[in-house]
Amino acid sequence: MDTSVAHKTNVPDFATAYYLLEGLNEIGIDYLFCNFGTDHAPIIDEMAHRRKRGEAMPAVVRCPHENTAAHMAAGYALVTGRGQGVLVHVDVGTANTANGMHNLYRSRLPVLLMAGKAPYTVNDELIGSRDTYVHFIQEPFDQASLVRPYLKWEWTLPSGVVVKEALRRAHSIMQSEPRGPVYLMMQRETLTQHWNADEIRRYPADQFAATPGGGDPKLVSALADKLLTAENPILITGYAGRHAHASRAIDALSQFAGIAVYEANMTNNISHDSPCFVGFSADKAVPEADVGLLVDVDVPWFPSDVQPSEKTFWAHIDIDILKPGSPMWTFPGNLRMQGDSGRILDQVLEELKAKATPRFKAAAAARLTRIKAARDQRIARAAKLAADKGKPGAINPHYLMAELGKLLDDEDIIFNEGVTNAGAAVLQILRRLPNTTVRSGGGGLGWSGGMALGAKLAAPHRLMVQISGDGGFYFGNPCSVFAVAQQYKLPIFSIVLDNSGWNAVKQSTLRVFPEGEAKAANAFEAELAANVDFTKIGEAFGAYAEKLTEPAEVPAALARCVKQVRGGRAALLHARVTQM
Ligand SMILES: Cc1ncc(C[n+]2csc(CCOP(=O)(O)OP(=O)(O)O)c2C)c(N)n1
Ligand SMILES: [Mg+2]
Repeated sequence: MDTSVAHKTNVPDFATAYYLLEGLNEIGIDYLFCNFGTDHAPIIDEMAHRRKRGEAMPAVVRCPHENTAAHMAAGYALVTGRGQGVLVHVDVGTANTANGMHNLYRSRLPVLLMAGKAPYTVNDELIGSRDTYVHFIQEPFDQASLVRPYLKWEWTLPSGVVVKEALRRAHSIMQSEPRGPVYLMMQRETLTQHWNADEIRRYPADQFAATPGGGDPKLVSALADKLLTAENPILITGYAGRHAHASRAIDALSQFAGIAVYEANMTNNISHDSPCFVGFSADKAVPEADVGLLVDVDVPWFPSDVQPSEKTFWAHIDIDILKPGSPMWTFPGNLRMQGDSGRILDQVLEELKAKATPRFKAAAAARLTRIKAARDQRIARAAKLAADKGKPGAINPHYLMAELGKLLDDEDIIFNEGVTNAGAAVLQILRRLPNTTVRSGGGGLGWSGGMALGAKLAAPHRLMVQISGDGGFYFGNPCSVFAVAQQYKLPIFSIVLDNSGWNAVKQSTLRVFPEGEAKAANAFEAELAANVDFTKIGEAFGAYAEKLTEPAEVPAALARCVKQVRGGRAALLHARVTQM
């Protein structure tokens, strides 16, 4: 057999990069958040090719820094539930996304991270061979190791013939619960390989979706039995609010069974309208509870502060029951159910309704009255905290947040990266709708600007508010954030709570060494540059910006900024708050 005979066909043939763009479209990727380099020449050329032919492909958002790109994908996924593409430059661009991948992984948000790899041919053997200095020094032995702790899947595309299969596989994994980042690497020689259109198979969406299940009926029944006789049941959640139906299910079950509901170290809020929602720390309630429900939660309490009673019966219901990404995780669960928490709680409620006795109903109603009283007390405490407006140059964040809350619609989203002032924002701005106050499930500072931009892209009619500490603001590469806001007409509202440095660092030193040398010397290594004016950063990119120092000016300054943003221009409010 003569193997040198070319494949004869009338079918058109295209480069792998051409199919890559088509395949991205087929898996529902609307946007590619990009920071380009030499590795992307084949993709850039095929983008122009597809555009010339009038063929669909994801829209490109060019981000000056990868941190913006990664977190824009996070914000978009938060609002739509759909992971998007982030395309970055070989090892160096990947390294710049590591903070973002940490945040996405810990927030269970899907993203398809893609990067080139240095070309593997050196002597011009193939189209795309090495042709510049960086191709010789940008190939580490293990490129994926830069982000591997935060990945659910990774692969280097071995050949263009499987490009759509690889994309479908990446998509199935990033979208399956618990969701998270996947990483695809590609070499230029692979991206320039040509294939006939009929050699590239399609992998339709309806054959590859995985849906999380409900609870095992036996366990559901056992939990209902426990709730039937509970005298002091509590429920603690951290991220159930990412699904509206889970928030509704928590409300319905807690009202029926008289369960006090807490949000601890929240990532996605549940509805705070529920009469059973009592607050943001369950520390006092935990030792006294006889039945406790942990629902979609990472850190329900800090064991250094709170010890649960050994007599408590704990039920743990979570989409991520084992926390396999955490070497240590030992919160109690006498009964554990992995799955869709909304569905499982609906099952528990149904079972409980079938079993409910008049005695249970009377006891639940009595608890509800007590829970409502605790809720009212908490709201009164928050109002008292906000009543103090602070001093010139030291505005009370509670007051500032309470005033901000008055200007927001239910659907607007707060990206709360206030660090030591994050508590003021959650306490003062109760949200009627779930998933409208968001924090990163991770600890990598610098996420709120990018996430606000990505969310704005997904929901242009909603106001996106970024609340950041002054330290966090630097981490977020604000030049890159405001550049994207300007270039892509994505007006967000950024509030910087400036307390002159890293209060969290200072407080942590004081917690470990309450009477240590650092305290004695008042030297906490936490102060940042004094007398800065962040407004200039916003102004450089056409944003409306104000520096706010007077408590009396708070309502008017906030109103001016919100008006600008609702009118289509990004706004930056640099607020000098209570000093650390
Ligand atoms: C990328 C990254 N680097 C360092 C840290 C450690 N860190 C945690 S909080 C904090 C200070 C943040 O300062 P700021 O945003 O001003 O908030 P404040 O503590 O003053 O409330 C730092 C440096 C981190 N979380 N993430
Ligand atoms: Mg600070």
